[in-house]
Amino acid sequence: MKVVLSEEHADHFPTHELAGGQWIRPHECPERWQYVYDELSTRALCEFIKPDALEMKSVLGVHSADFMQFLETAWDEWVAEGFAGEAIPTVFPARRMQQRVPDYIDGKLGYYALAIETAITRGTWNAARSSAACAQTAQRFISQAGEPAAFALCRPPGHHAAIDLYGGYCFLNNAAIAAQGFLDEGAKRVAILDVDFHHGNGTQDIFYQRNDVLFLSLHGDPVHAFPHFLGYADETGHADGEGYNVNYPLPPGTSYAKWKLALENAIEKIQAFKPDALVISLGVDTFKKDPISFFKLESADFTDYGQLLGHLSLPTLFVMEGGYAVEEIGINTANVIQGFINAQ
Ligand code: Q9C
Ligand code: ZN
Repeated sequence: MKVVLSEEHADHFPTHELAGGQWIRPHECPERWQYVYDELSTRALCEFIKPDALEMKSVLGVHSADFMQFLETAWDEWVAEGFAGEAIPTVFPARRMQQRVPDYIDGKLGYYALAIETAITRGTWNAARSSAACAQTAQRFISQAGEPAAFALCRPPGHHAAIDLYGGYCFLNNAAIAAQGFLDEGAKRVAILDVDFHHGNGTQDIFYQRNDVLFLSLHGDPVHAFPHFLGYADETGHADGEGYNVNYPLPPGTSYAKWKLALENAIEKIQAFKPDALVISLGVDTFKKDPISFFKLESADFTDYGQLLGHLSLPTLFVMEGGYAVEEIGINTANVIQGFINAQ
């Protein structure tokens, strides 16, 4: 399988995340990429390719132009104020306050952020663009070169990034950009299946009113899990998009057996939709040893569900999302790819 990856992911390496009232080194760290690359190399399953330059058309099909402008200049505006640390918001447009973009960078950060664990640094915008470029190049291997499947080793991840919001370690929604790319290049329908532990609130937000993209997400119930304010089962889409958004919130301690029942239900819905392409938001933070999650998948379970995905026999793009049990992230990710290949 073709794997698209960029060394420029390493330009984003924030050193501060506020968690449990303490400053920690972010869970979303450059070693995650290295472990996945190393494991895929070891197994000789893949051919590695660098991305082409990011073309903005499909990006602007899913994100607002003002949000792109903000991400491009945020670090420079922060530095221009003389701030010494990483750019982290402190104030938000909460209930009954104005939803207007302020001029001052502190206010802009709060306007465009959905959470504060995600610091912006000097290399963040470059890394975010390289990550989206990986998804876009991998998408084109499928839609233009006729590859049956591809894997975008994206870092930073993307599925929390909404039309005009960053956070949850995400800046550009790589999976959404790829789905839009399939549509821009002739696909009529695309399904996005999000198997990351966290709800893909950004992807849901982007496609909520559209019927050309079916979005399905299996995730920790937002009552207990980040992002807390989206991901309930009664969010089914709006206007043209009614019926094209499917959430499977699952409780703490969810086993693979229970998780697989939700996956099988999602797979039936994908088959009924008859998509021209399938995008998998592949987070492996469903693993039992993940430090910030509460599902109980074992490493072998990733191979098992990779096989189920392979049996769909759809053009399939895997896009890397989360996974924070760093030493096992490569094994679990490669297991999904191996299971998928085995089923072909
Ligand atoms: N105290 C992805 O997996 N922090 N993002 C949770 C825990 C945010 C995860 C707070 C987790 C974001 C792509
Ligand atoms: Zn996650």
